[in-house]
Amino acid sequence: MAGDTSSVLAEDGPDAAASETTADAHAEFAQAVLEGLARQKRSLPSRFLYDARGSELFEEITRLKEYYPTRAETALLQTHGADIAEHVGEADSLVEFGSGSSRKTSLLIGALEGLETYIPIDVSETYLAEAAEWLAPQHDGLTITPLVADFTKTDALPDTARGQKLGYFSGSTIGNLTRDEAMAFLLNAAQLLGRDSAFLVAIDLKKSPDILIPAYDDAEGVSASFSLNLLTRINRELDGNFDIARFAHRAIYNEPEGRIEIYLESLAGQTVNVLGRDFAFAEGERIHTEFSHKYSIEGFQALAATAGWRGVTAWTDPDGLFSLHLLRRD
Ligand code: SAH
Ligand code: AVI
Repeated sequence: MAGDTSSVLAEDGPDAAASETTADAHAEFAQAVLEGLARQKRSLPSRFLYDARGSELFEEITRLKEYYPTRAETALLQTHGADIAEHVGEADSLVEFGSGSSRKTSLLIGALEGLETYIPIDVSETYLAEAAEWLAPQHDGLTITPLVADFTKTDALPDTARGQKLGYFSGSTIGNLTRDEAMAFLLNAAQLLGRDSAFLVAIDLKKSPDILIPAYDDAEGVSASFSLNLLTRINRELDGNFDIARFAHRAIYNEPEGRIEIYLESLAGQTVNVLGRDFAFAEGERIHTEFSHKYSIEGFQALAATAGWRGVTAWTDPDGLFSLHLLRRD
């Protein structure tokens, strides 16, 4: 059995287990929002950014000229796919954490010979369903078992996950976790994937804020819409009354911590109600919504080593923007 908040995506629409999961997910969202808004330093967990609209907006971000990570990772897979497959060796099941649209994964699946099963794990059910539908016709004979779950809490894989496992954590989504959370995630992934598994992890590299800031605060305002959509989601799902026009998206680079920090800033003194509770905001007060940590190659490999993963090799683009790390558990 997979963990509490997980369910294998139902093929024929919602069943009893799925609606139970939906109720659990709603309660979890409500609790996280009420707790996060009540804190002195207000914060909301970034995984709630990905409702159906949030997932669409993230896809738009990936196409922005300022947002280099998706292009860089795609190019790495196109250029080094055969080499990656050779270093991976035998892989029967591919387990992806935070799979999103699975567009890049299709390149990896194409490069791996003999892959039998693909298990995309994501909190976004719409994203998973759309990705599985898009992927299936392109990879004949591949068993696809989507799993709706929080990847930080997944403690078991579906029965289709057989044989030699390869993990894939694309997009540099591991950067959205704090360092402690990333280490806990890597420890859990080691348990989940088992002995002799391999793990391909995408890592965005440290670079100038002149490149980083526009990637998270683009000229068209898509990144801002992505952040602000979280307030729209709270209004819709938790009976909130956030005035979206009176909050602004802020992206800063915290150089000592090596991370982008994203906030929603109140543009006025105002009181917001969510699920019957009032939250008073001063002008300029912020709600933290996301971190995006950037690493050096060595810095990430050292972190992975503390969680029992040996760095086999890493691929980077010629501009040193992004990297793909192959880790192994001996
Ligand atoms: N891997 C894709 C998508 C990255 S966006 C890419 O590289 O383009 C981040 C993805 O992780 C989203 O699909 C989001 O729904 C998912 N996600 C974020 N936090 C999650 C969590 N805690 N558990 C499972 N999925 C999560
Ligand atoms: C999913 N993740 C890797 C993105 C990032 O770059 O940290 C999320 C994102 N948030 C704003 N823009 C992109």
